[in-house]
Amino acid sequence: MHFLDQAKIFIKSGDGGPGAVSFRREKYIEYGGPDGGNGGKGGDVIFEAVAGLNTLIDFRYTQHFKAKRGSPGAGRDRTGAGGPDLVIQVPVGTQILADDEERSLLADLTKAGERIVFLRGGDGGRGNASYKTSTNRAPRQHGPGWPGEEMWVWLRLKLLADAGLVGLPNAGKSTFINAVTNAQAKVGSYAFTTLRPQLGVVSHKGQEFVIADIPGLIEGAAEGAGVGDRFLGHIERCRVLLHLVDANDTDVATSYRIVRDELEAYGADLIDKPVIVALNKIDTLDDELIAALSAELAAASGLPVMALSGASGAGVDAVLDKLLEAIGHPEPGEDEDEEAGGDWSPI
Ligand SMILES: Nc1nc2c(ncn2[C@@H]2O[C@H](COP(=O)(O)OP(=O)(O)OP(=O)(O)O)[C@@H](O)[C@H]2O)c(=O)[nH]1
Ligand SMILES: [Mg+2]
Repeated sequence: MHFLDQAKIFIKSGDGGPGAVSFRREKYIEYGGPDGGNGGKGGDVIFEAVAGLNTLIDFRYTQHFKAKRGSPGAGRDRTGAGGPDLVIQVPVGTQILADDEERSLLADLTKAGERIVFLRGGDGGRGNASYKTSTNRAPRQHGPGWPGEEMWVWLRLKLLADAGLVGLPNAGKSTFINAVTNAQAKVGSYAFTTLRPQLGVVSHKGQEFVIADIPGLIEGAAEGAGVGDRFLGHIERCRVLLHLVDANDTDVATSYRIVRDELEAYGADLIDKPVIVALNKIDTLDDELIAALSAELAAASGLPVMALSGASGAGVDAVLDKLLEAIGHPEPGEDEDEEAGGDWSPI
């Protein structure tokens, strides 16, 4: 499903630094004993879940993560410095999976601030001082340092859409999501260009939210007409719907009502969700017609109507403002999933 964001990355913890071979050399002290210090420990690879990240998109560009090695030990019993840990920040809800057939779950980061030491850095090698015994007082032995661990893993994040796009086929839903997100939805001048839901992340005024583009609804979708209405499950958890109506439709009020009827027939309280009604494709109209059609839609919906064009960009920012306002922003740590009580997953 397109509701999954995932990325494959290579991680490696730091090798331990080698132990030192050294002998004490001081004036008046002959045969100073061994004083080679141990090597430092290599850096760990740590995953940290942070609030405010929404996707794994950054991992498509950076795929290799290696922690630094420990420093070598030194004379006068000095232990080498440890390699700094490498902290990889991921969105809350990220799962770490093995790169094998089963994709077995290795770790699950569910809370902001949660940290997992995933790969431990190698221990430092022993310096020659630590090999001294009663029978071997001048050992030249030393440890090379233990290697770090390395592996490929999959990061996987289940995305939940904050906003859902609804409308008849050809209303311009995919064109809109392409205009405002990183999604590359297929656009076509025929009905049902979109057959599967797709998500995109909107970045607007320093905030991010996830929007879902779904197939168009037609009359009778609840009974299976068109591609049916199963995919509406993907927007059950959205906080707001954006209902796009094509200004070129014969009767915008009817277009509006057909979709509302299908939302109602589907159930799951979709009909009661906050909705922003918008007249789309206004680049094809003059101001007078925009005003007239907006008034018709407002009368049909009983709601204020916004006007936009996904193609030209007119009115798009204002619609994003409204969506952001409707979505609001949960306090950090607020767990919507628990609140909703269900374990419905879009996957
Ligand atoms: N003039 C104009 N044309 C648009 C606009 N938005 C979309 N279109 C055109 O309308 C047609 C349908 O656009 P899509 O974005 O595929 O519509 P959709 O709602 O995703 O359609 P389905 O996936 O079939 O439900 C395409 O030919 C687009 O080029 C717009 O703002 N202005
Ligand atoms: Mg589409």
